[in-house]
Amino acid sequence: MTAVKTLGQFIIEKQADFPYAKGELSRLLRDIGIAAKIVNREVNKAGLVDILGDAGTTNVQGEGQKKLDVYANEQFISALRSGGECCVVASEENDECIYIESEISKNAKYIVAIDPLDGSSNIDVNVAIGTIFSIYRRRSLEGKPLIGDVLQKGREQVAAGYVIYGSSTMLVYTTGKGVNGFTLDPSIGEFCLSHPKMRIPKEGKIYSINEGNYVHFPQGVKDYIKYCQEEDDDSGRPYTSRYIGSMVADIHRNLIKGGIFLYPVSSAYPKGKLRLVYECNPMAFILEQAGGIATDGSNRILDLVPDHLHQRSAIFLGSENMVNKLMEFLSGNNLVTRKVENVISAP
Ligand code: FDP
Repeated sequence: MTAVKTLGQFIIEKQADFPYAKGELSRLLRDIGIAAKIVNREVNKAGLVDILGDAGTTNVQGEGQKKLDVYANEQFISALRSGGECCVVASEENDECIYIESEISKNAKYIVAIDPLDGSSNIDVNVAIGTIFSIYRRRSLEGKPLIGDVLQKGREQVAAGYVIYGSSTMLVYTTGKGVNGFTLDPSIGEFCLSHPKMRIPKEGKIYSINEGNYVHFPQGVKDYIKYCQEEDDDSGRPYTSRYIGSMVADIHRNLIKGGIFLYPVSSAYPKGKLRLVYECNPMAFILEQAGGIATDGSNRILDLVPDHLHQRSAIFLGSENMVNKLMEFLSGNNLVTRKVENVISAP
Protein backbone atom coordinates (compact mmCIF):
# COMPACT_ATOMS: atom_id res chain seq x y z
CA MET A 1 0.00 0.00 0.00
CA THR A 2 1.40 3.43 -0.93
CA ALA A 3 1.88 5.86 1.93
CA VAL A 4 -0.68 8.66 2.24
CA LYS A 5 0.70 12.19 2.03
CA THR A 6 -1.28 14.77 3.95
CA LEU A 7 -1.62 18.41 2.96
CA GLY A 8 0.48 19.40 5.96
CA GLN A 9 3.30 17.03 5.01
CA PHE A 10 3.17 18.14 1.39
CA ILE A 11 3.31 21.84 2.25
CA ILE A 12 6.36 21.37 4.46
CA GLU A 13 8.06 19.23 1.81
CA LYS A 14 7.44 21.92 -0.84
CA GLN A 15 8.88 24.66 1.34
CA ALA A 16 12.25 23.46 0.05
CA ASP A 17 11.24 24.85 -3.40
CA PHE A 18 11.67 28.31 -1.90
CA PRO A 19 15.18 28.38 -0.41
CA TYR A 20 14.65 31.57 1.60
CA ALA A 21 11.21 30.62 2.88
CA LYS A 22 10.80 30.94 6.61
CA GLY A 23 7.66 28.86 6.76
CA GLU A 24 5.13 31.73 6.88
CA LEU A 25 3.40 30.81 3.62
CA SER A 26 3.35 27.17 4.70
CA ARG A 27 1.66 28.14 7.95
CA LEU A 28 -0.81 30.35 6.11
CA LEU A 29 -1.79 27.53 3.76
CA ARG A 30 -2.09 25.18 6.70
CA ASP A 31 -4.42 27.65 8.48
CA ILE A 32 -6.63 27.88 5.39
CA GLY A 33 -6.73 24.06 5.23
CA ILE A 34 -7.86 23.86 8.86
CA ALA A 35 -10.61 26.48 8.37
CA ALA A 36 -11.75 24.58 5.26
CA LYS A 37 -12.24 21.45 7.35
CA ILE A 38 -14.37 23.36 9.86
CA VAL A 39 -16.47 24.88 7.06
CA ASN A 40 -16.79 21.46 5.45
CA ARG A 41 -18.26 20.07 8.67
CA GLU A 42 -21.01 22.74 8.62
CA VAL A 43 -21.62 22.44 4.85
CA ASN A 44 -22.24 18.72 5.36
CA LYS A 45 -24.89 19.52 7.93
CA ALA A 46 -26.58 22.17 5.76
CA GLY A 47 -29.64 20.00 5.06
CA LEU A 48 -30.26 19.65 8.79
CA VAL A 49 -30.97 23.34 9.21
CA ASP A 50 -34.69 22.74 8.71
CA ILE A 51 -34.65 20.16 11.47
CA LEU A 52 -32.48 22.13 13.85
CA GLY A 53 -33.83 25.59 13.11
CA ASP A 54 -33.51 28.11 10.28
CA ALA A 55 -30.74 30.62 9.89
CA GLY A 56 -31.35 33.53 12.21
CA THR A 57 -33.19 31.38 14.75
CA THR A 58 -32.00 29.29 17.67
CA ASN A 59 -31.51 25.54 17.27
CA VAL A 60 -32.47 22.84 19.74
CA GLN A 61 -29.10 23.07 21.47
CA GLY A 62 -29.78 26.74 22.07
CA GLU A 63 -27.07 27.79 19.59
CA GLY A 64 -27.79 30.62 17.16
CA GLN A 65 -27.95 29.47 13.50
CA LYS A 66 -25.94 31.40 10.99
CA LYS A 67 -26.18 31.54 7.26
CA LEU A 68 -23.46 29.29 5.91
CA ASP A 69 -21.71 31.99 3.92
CA VAL A 70 -21.52 34.21 7.00
CA TYR A 71 -20.26 31.26 9.03
CA ALA A 72 -17.60 30.40 6.43
CA ASN A 73 -16.45 34.02 6.33
CA GLU A 74 -16.05 34.10 10.10
CA GLN A 75 -14.14 30.83 10.17
CA PHE A 76 -11.61 31.85 7.53
CA ILE A 77 -11.10 35.30 9.03
CA SER A 78 -10.66 33.89 12.49
CA ALA A 79 -8.11 31.31 11.25
CA LEU A 80 -6.18 34.05 9.46
CA ARG A 81 -6.40 36.34 12.48
CA SER A 82 -5.01 33.81 14.90
CA GLY A 83 -2.44 32.40 12.47
CA GLY A 84 -0.39 35.60 12.53
CA GLU A 85 0.87 35.35 8.92
CA CYS A 86 -1.67 37.67 7.28
CA CYS A 87 -2.10 41.42 7.82
CA VAL A 88 -5.15 42.07 5.57
CA VAL A 89 -8.11 39.97 4.48
CA ALA A 90 -10.26 41.04 1.54
CA SER A 91 -13.47 39.04 1.49
CA GLU A 92 -16.46 38.83 -0.80
CA GLU A 93 -18.60 39.14 2.32
CA ASN A 94 -17.15 42.44 3.53
CA ASP A 95 -17.42 45.81 1.80
CA GLU A 96 -14.02 46.93 3.07
CA CYS A 97 -10.71 45.20 3.72
CA ILE A 98 -10.20 43.77 7.19
CA TYR A 99 -6.91 44.91 8.70
CA ILE A 100 -5.51 42.55 11.33
CA GLU A 101 -3.80 44.83 13.75
CA SER A 102 -2.76 42.49 16.53
CA GLU A 103 0.92 42.50 17.55
CA ILE A 104 1.65 39.21 15.77
CA SER A 105 -0.18 40.09 12.54
CA LYS A 106 0.27 43.79 11.85
CA ASN A 107 3.69 43.33 10.22
CA ALA A 108 2.87 40.00 8.60
CA LYS A 109 4.02 39.50 5.02
CA TYR A 110 0.85 38.24 3.40
CA ILE A 111 -2.52 39.45 2.19
CA VAL A 112 -5.41 37.06 1.56
CA ALA A 113 -8.35 37.68 -0.76
CA ILE A 114 -11.15 35.18 -0.30
CA ASP A 115 -14.60 34.19 -1.46
CA PRO A 116 -15.52 32.11 1.58
CA LEU A 117 -18.53 30.34 0.06
CA ASP A 118 -18.89 30.65 -3.67
CA GLY A 119 -21.99 29.43 -5.51
CA SER A 120 -24.27 30.52 -2.68
CA SER A 121 -27.44 29.93 -4.70
CA ASN A 122 -26.57 26.22 -4.57
CA ILE A 123 -26.28 25.97 -0.78
CA ASP A 124 -29.95 25.26 -0.15
CA VAL A 125 -30.23 22.58 -2.79
CA ASN A 126 -27.34 20.29 -1.87
CA VAL A 127 -25.22 21.12 -4.92
CA ALA A 128 -21.43 21.54 -4.84
CA ILE A 129 -20.15 24.88 -3.56
CA GLY A 130 -16.64 26.15 -2.91
CA THR A 131 -14.16 28.48 -1.28
CA ILE A 132 -11.68 30.43 -3.40
CA PHE A 133 -8.55 32.08 -2.02
CA SER A 134 -5.66 34.14 -3.29
CA ILE A 135 -2.45 35.13 -1.49
CA TYR A 136 -0.27 38.17 -2.22
CA ARG A 137 2.92 39.40 -0.63
CA ARG A 138 2.54 42.79 1.03
CA ARG A 139 4.40 45.48 -0.92
CA SER A 140 4.49 48.37 1.55
CA LEU A 141 7.28 47.97 4.05
CA GLU A 142 5.77 49.41 7.21
CA GLY A 143 2.75 51.00 8.84
CA LYS A 144 -0.83 50.17 7.99
CA PRO A 145 -0.99 48.20 4.73
CA LEU A 146 -2.16 50.21 1.72
CA ILE A 147 -5.03 49.45 -0.63
CA GLY A 148 -2.35 48.99 -3.32
CA ASP A 149 -1.11 46.00 -1.32
CA VAL A 150 -4.46 44.37 -1.96
CA LEU A 151 -5.13 45.59 -5.50
CA GLN A 152 -2.19 43.90 -7.18
CA LYS A 153 -2.29 42.30 -10.60
CA GLY A 154 -3.19 38.63 -10.52
CA ARG A 155 0.21 37.69 -11.84
CA GLU A 156 1.70 38.86 -8.52
CA GLN A 157 -0.12 36.10 -6.64
CA VAL A 158 2.13 34.00 -4.44
CA ALA A 159 -0.43 31.23 -4.10
CA ALA A 160 -4.06 30.54 -4.92
CA GLY A 161 -6.46 27.71 -4.36
CA TYR A 162 -9.98 26.51 -3.96
CA VAL A 163 -11.89 24.07 -1.85
CA ILE A 164 -14.78 22.20 -3.42
CA TYR A 165 -17.44 20.83 -1.09
CA GLY A 166 -18.84 18.21 -3.43
CA SER A 167 -19.43 14.47 -3.45
CA SER A 168 -16.08 14.53 -1.69
CA THR A 169 -14.26 17.60 -0.39
CA MET A 170 -11.08 18.64 -2.16
CA LEU A 171 -8.52 21.38 -1.73
CA VAL A 172 -6.60 22.33 -4.88
CA TYR A 173 -3.80 24.89 -4.79
CA THR A 174 -0.76 26.30 -6.53
CA THR A 175 2.24 28.30 -5.39
CA GLY A 176 3.31 28.88 -8.99
CA LYS A 177 4.98 25.50 -9.36
CA GLY A 178 2.14 23.42 -10.71
CA VAL A 179 -1.20 22.46 -9.23
CA ASN A 180 -1.90 19.75 -6.68
CA GLY A 181 -5.20 18.44 -5.37
CA PHE A 182 -5.97 16.90 -1.97
CA THR A 183 -9.08 14.97 -1.01
CA LEU A 184 -10.42 15.10 2.52
CA ASP A 185 -10.41 11.67 4.10
CA PRO A 186 -13.14 12.03 6.72
CA SER A 187 -11.95 8.93 8.58
CA ILE A 188 -8.69 10.64 9.57
CA GLY A 189 -9.82 14.26 9.10
CA GLU A 190 -6.94 15.09 6.76
CA PHE A 191 -6.63 16.36 3.20
CA CYS A 192 -4.56 13.69 1.41
CA LEU A 193 -2.70 14.14 -1.87
CA SER A 194 -4.97 12.53 -4.46
CA HIS A 195 -4.37 14.58 -7.65
CA PRO A 196 -0.64 15.38 -7.95
CA LYS A 197 0.58 17.68 -10.75
CA MET A 198 -2.85 18.42 -12.21
CA ARG A 199 -2.91 19.34 -15.92
CA ILE A 200 -5.92 20.48 -17.88
CA PRO A 201 -6.24 18.60 -21.19
CA LYS A 202 -5.18 20.81 -24.12
CA GLU A 203 -8.39 19.97 -25.95
CA GLY A 204 -11.79 19.56 -24.30
CA LYS A 205 -15.38 18.80 -25.20
CA ILE A 206 -17.29 20.59 -22.43
CA TYR A 207 -18.51 24.17 -22.52
CA SER A 208 -19.96 25.77 -19.39
CA ILE A 209 -22.05 28.92 -19.62
CA ASN A 210 -25.43 30.12 -18.39
CA GLU A 211 -27.14 29.75 -21.76
CA GLY A 212 -30.33 31.29 -20.38
CA ASN A 213 -28.60 34.63 -20.91
CA TYR A 214 -27.90 33.84 -24.59
CA VAL A 215 -29.80 36.78 -26.06
CA HIS A 216 -27.73 39.19 -23.98
CA PHE A 217 -24.31 37.82 -24.98
CA PRO A 218 -21.86 39.56 -27.32
CA GLN A 219 -22.06 38.25 -30.90
CA GLY A 220 -18.66 36.48 -30.69
CA VAL A 221 -19.84 34.43 -27.71
CA LYS A 222 -23.13 33.58 -29.44
CA ASP A 223 -21.19 32.43 -32.50
CA TYR A 224 -18.88 30.32 -30.37
CA ILE A 225 -21.83 28.62 -28.67
CA LYS A 226 -23.31 27.82 -32.08
CA TYR A 227 -19.90 26.44 -33.12
CA CYS A 228 -19.91 24.18 -30.00
CA GLN A 229 -23.35 22.87 -31.03
CA GLU A 230 -22.54 22.17 -34.67
CA GLU A 231 -21.94 18.63 -35.89
CA ASP A 232 -18.35 17.88 -36.89
CA ASP A 233 -16.87 14.40 -36.63
CA ASP A 234 -13.25 15.53 -36.78
CA SER A 235 -13.47 17.74 -33.69
CA GLY A 236 -16.08 15.61 -31.91
CA ARG A 237 -18.76 18.31 -31.99
CA PRO A 238 -21.37 18.91 -30.82
CA TYR A 239 -19.66 19.44 -27.49
CA THR A 240 -21.30 18.74 -24.16
CA SER A 241 -22.91 21.59 -22.22
CA ARG A 242 -22.46 21.42 -18.42
CA TYR A 243 -23.30 24.29 -16.07
CA ILE A 244 -23.64 23.81 -12.33
CA GLY A 245 -23.73 27.50 -11.46
CA SER A 246 -20.92 27.17 -8.90
CA MET A 247 -17.79 28.59 -10.45
CA VAL A 248 -15.54 26.31 -8.40
CA ALA A 249 -17.44 23.15 -9.34
CA ASP A 250 -17.69 24.06 -13.04
CA ILE A 251 -14.01 24.91 -13.29
CA HIS A 252 -12.90 21.92 -11.22
CA ARG A 253 -14.74 19.57 -13.59
CA ASN A 254 -13.28 21.27 -16.66
CA LEU A 255 -9.79 21.20 -15.15
CA ILE A 256 -10.00 17.44 -14.81
CA LYS A 257 -11.90 16.58 -17.98
CA GLY A 258 -10.98 19.44 -20.33
CA GLY A 259 -13.40 22.22 -21.17
CA ILE A 260 -14.09 25.93 -21.19
CA PHE A 261 -15.95 28.09 -18.65
CA LEU A 262 -17.47 31.33 -19.92
CA TYR A 263 -18.96 34.25 -18.01
CA PRO A 264 -19.12 37.09 -20.55
CA VAL A 265 -20.42 40.62 -20.20
CA SER A 266 -24.15 40.85 -20.78
CA SER A 267 -26.77 43.55 -20.52
CA ALA A 268 -27.48 42.45 -16.93
CA TYR A 269 -23.74 42.54 -16.08
CA PRO A 270 -22.10 45.04 -18.45
CA LYS A 271 -18.71 44.50 -16.76
CA GLY A 272 -19.14 40.75 -16.22
CA LYS A 273 -20.48 39.18 -13.03
CA LEU A 274 -17.54 37.46 -11.42
CA ARG A 275 -15.16 39.30 -9.14
CA LEU A 276 -11.63 39.88 -10.34
CA VAL A 277 -9.75 39.90 -7.05
CA TYR A 278 -11.07 36.81 -5.28
CA GLU A 279 -12.74 34.78 -8.04
CA CYS A 280 -11.17 35.39 -11.46
CA ASN A 281 -7.53 35.92 -10.45
CA PRO A 282 -7.12 32.84 -8.26
CA MET A 283 -8.94 30.60 -10.75
CA ALA A 284 -6.88 32.06 -13.62
CA PHE A 285 -3.62 31.43 -11.74
CA ILE A 286 -4.60 27.81 -11.06
CA LEU A 287 -5.74 27.20 -14.64
CA GLU A 288 -2.58 28.72 -16.14
CA GLN A 289 -0.43 26.67 -13.79
CA ALA A 290 -2.29 23.59 -15.00
CA GLY A 291 -1.58 24.47 -18.65
CA GLY A 292 -4.79 26.32 -19.49
CA ILE A 293 -5.63 29.90 -20.54
CA ALA A 294 -7.66 32.61 -18.78
CA THR A 295 -8.73 35.80 -20.54
CA ASP A 296 -11.39 38.50 -20.31
CA GLY A 297 -11.73 38.33 -24.09
CA SER A 298 -9.00 40.90 -24.78
CA ASN A 299 -6.47 40.59 -21.98
CA ARG A 300 -4.91 37.88 -19.90
CA ILE A 301 -6.86 37.91 -16.62
CA LEU A 302 -3.63 37.95 -14.60
CA ASP A 303 -2.53 41.20 -16.30
CA LEU A 304 -5.64 43.20 -15.37
CA VAL A 305 -5.14 46.02 -12.88
CA PRO A 306 -7.90 45.98 -10.25
CA ASP A 307 -9.12 49.45 -9.36
CA HIS A 308 -11.40 48.38 -6.55
CA LEU A 309 -11.86 45.41 -4.30
CA HIS A 310 -15.15 44.10 -5.64
CA GLN A 311 -14.41 44.82 -9.30
CA ARG A 312 -16.09 42.53 -11.81
CA SER A 313 -14.68 41.07 -14.99
CA ALA A 314 -15.76 38.96 -17.92
CA ILE A 315 -13.88 35.66 -17.86
CA PHE A 316 -13.22 32.80 -20.27
CA LEU A 317 -10.91 30.06 -19.06
CA GLY A 318 -10.07 26.47 -19.70
CA SER A 319 -8.35 24.17 -22.18
CA GLU A 320 -5.85 25.94 -24.41
CA ASN A 321 -7.34 24.95 -27.77
CA MET A 322 -10.90 25.77 -26.72
CA VAL A 323 -10.03 29.23 -25.39
CA ASN A 324 -7.98 29.96 -28.51
CA LYS A 325 -10.91 28.96 -30.70
CA LEU A 326 -13.23 31.21 -28.70
CA MET A 327 -10.77 34.07 -29.16
CA GLU A 328 -11.04 33.65 -32.95
CA PHE A 329 -14.79 34.17 -32.64
CA LEU A 330 -14.42 37.13 -30.32
CA SER A 331 -12.04 38.82 -32.73
CA GLY A 332 -14.46 38.15 -35.58
CA ASN A 333 -11.89 36.12 -37.59
CA ASN A 334 -13.88 32.95 -37.52
CA LEU A 335 -16.98 34.66 -38.81
CA VAL A 336 -15.21 35.41 -42.04
CA THR A 337 -14.05 31.81 -42.46
CA ARG A 338 -17.51 30.47 -41.74
CA LYS A 339 -19.21 32.82 -44.16
CA VAL A 340 -16.80 31.74 -46.88
CA GLU A 341 -17.48 28.06 -46.06
CA ASN A 342 -21.23 28.72 -46.29
CA VAL A 343 -20.89 30.33 -49.67
CA ILE A 344 -18.73 27.47 -50.97
CA SER A 345 -21.06 24.77 -49.66
CA ALA A 346 -24.21 26.47 -50.95
CA PRO A 347 -25.82 24.43 -53.79
P1 FDP B 1 -23.51 32.63 -7.00
O1 FDP B 1 -24.13 33.83 -7.66
O2 FDP B 1 -24.50 31.51 -6.76
O3 FDP B 1 -22.71 32.96 -5.75
O4 FDP B 1 -19.73 33.87 -7.68
C1 FDP B 1 -20.92 33.98 -8.19
C2 FDP B 1 -21.52 32.74 -8.82
O5 FDP B 1 -22.43 32.03 -8.01
C3 FDP B 1 -20.53 31.68 -9.36
O6 FDP B 1 -20.12 30.73 -8.44
C4 FDP B 1 -21.30 31.07 -10.50
O7 FDP B 1 -20.47 30.52 -11.49
C5 FDP B 1 -22.10 32.23 -11.03
O8 FDP B 1 -22.17 33.19 -9.98
C6 FDP B 1 -23.49 31.85 -11.42
O9 FDP B 1 -24.12 32.95 -11.96
P2 FDP B 1 -25.46 32.84 -12.85
O10 FDP B 1 -26.53 32.37 -11.93
O11 FDP B 1 -25.68 34.21 -13.37
O12 FDP B 1 -25.16 31.86 -13.95
